[in-house]
Amino acid sequence: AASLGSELSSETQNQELETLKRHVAEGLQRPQKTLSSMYFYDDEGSRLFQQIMALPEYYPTRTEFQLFTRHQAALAMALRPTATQEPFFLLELGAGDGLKTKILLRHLLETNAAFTYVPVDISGAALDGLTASLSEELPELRVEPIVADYSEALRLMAARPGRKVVLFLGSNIGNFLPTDRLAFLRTLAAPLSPNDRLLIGFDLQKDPRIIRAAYDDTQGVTAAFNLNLLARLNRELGADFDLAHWQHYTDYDPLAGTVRSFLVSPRAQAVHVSALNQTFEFAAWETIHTENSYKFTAPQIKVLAAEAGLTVTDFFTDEQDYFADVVLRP
Ligand code: AVI
Repeated sequence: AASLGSELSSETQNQELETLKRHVAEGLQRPQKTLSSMYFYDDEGSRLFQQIMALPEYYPTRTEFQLFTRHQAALAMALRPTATQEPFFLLELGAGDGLKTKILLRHLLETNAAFTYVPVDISGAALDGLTASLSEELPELRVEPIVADYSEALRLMAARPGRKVVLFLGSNIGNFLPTDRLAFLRTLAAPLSPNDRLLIGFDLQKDPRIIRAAYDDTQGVTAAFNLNLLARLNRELGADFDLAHWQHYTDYDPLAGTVRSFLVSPRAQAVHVSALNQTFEFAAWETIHTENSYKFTAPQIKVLAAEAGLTVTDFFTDEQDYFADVVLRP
């Protein structure tokens, strides 16, 4: 199968480095310092996230997996609204290891759906692993991986004729701020034709203690994941964050439905970032806000869909109502 540029060009890499530098410079000079969770996912971060997904406390992946297993036939039907054999692209944004998606892929193959799977991920290593496992487990599957960020991949795909089904699983949508979330959904919706579909995973509001534990696991994998952001800045921007003097902190606010994660500086310290030729001062117990992870209610999801100009056609949940996979059409 032809590949849509499975390696990033050096020009793209340069642009990405410039964007990272700009974001870090902006984020670390705010009164509340911030670094975007988007930068968690270098190859090391993606590897740590795979470990998170297997943690006993991290229920979303396991739950969505169960949901996919339970509803695979209905899900596959909802994604193929016309009884025609019209071939389609199954585009997955943030494919990772594709563990959940394989349930759906297998089902679609068994029911003779004509489709090409297009996994998109910013981590080349994650996609290489996925493609290798797919060619072993599902050799008949047509796969066209794209190493790119979401907007780049959407732009590439919008230019290709054919029906599209876009998967955005794992509650990745929860990592957007509300205004960005709506803008992103509108961007997703804009190029869609009436027979195209979106399948989006939403983590639902539940016992706050269960949510909080999922982001502060006892093995410290989530802490390592958060801290890797600083290690990445050390690697890529020549920063000198001393990881021994940073802590992971997270909390769930049931009013806002948000998990907020921070990196805490337990003492006053200065950090130099070579690539920016800048030094940043941190007071004792000052924090860097690194991530939001929103949890939703069913009514909120319906309002969000309507605001983005989308209609909910199906709303699947697991047995405990922990997680929802929602099918939308333009
Ligand atoms: C990728 N995203 C949906 C994860 C989440 O649950 O918000 C990222 C994560 N952060 C800490 N643990 C997992």
